Amino acid sequence: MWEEEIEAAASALREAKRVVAFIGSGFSAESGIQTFRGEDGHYSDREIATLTHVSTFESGDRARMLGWYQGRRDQVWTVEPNPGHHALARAANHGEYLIATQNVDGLIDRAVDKAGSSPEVIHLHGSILEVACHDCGDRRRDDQMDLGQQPACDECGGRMRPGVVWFGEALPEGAFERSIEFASSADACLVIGTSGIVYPAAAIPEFAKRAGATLIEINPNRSELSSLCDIVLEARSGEVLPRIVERAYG
Ligand code: BV8
Ligand code: ZN
Repeated sequence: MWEEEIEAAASALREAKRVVAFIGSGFSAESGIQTFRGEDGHYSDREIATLTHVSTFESGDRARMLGWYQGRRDQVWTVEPNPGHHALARAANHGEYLIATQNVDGLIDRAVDKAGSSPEVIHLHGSILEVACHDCGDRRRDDQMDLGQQPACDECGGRMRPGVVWFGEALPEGAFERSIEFASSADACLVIGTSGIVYPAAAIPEFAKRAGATLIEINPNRSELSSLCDIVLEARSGEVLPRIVERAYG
């Protein structure tokens, strides 16, 4: 299955000098991490959708929001990168790769460490492995803090939160700009496991397209970006990305 698409995707990667990989929550689905949209996504519970908006933290049910995030933090230490993460990390040994991930789970970073490759990884929506103070901005990686207890900041007594970007908040300084700068001179763009709905992140593949890159999507479902892509594999990334990378680089 997908023989033709795998061959086409592999030769596009093989010929590419610079590859941008735009990643969404579906890339971590096979590690057991829930996606946001789609039938079994977080947002199938409408109430959860409010828990990723900064207004809920500032003037809504903060306890519920922090409890939900702590539950996701607790889970992320217990899961592993899947074959898709490892394949992308290995691929980055064969060219200049920038991985622009919307995911906050740290799984691609673990796979890259294991592969010993050195892609540039841009965390467009931050990281739940980090905690930050909403009031003074103090931020650090912390796997002990229980956000469900609504801890106060050691520095200023302010409100601690997960180190992620919520709706209504700006992306980390320079993250989007660096991603589109690289995408604007990429030869290939992987679009993996994203519904392509959230902006400005979802604009990144458009910059690669404009630069003449070959766009390769891996997603079992159609997304908002499918029509932009040259090669569309309606498949799970953990299943087909290893085959593409193997075919491309041996
Ligand atoms: C900003 C927090 C400005 C982190 C998240 C109207 C029009 C356009 C835009 C807007 C608008 N109104 C408001 C906006 C802006 C808004 C936005 O885009 N809204 C959308 C929804 C309309 N964006 C923002 O607010 C952003 N900030 O614009 O700032 C600004 C500037 C200055 C000062 C102040 C403000 C901030 C966006 C950040 C949102 N943060 N979450 C967290 O908790 O994780 S959103 C959430 O959606 C996650 O971050 C997630 O990463 C992101 C995108 O979702 P996907 O990754 O695509 O995941 P999804 O579940 O949707 O899809 C999964 C896909 O995987 C599916 O297609 C599925 O088929 C596929 N799949 C499943 N299994 C597999 C698979 N694929 C492959 N293999 C598998 N096995
Ligand atoms: Zn503080």
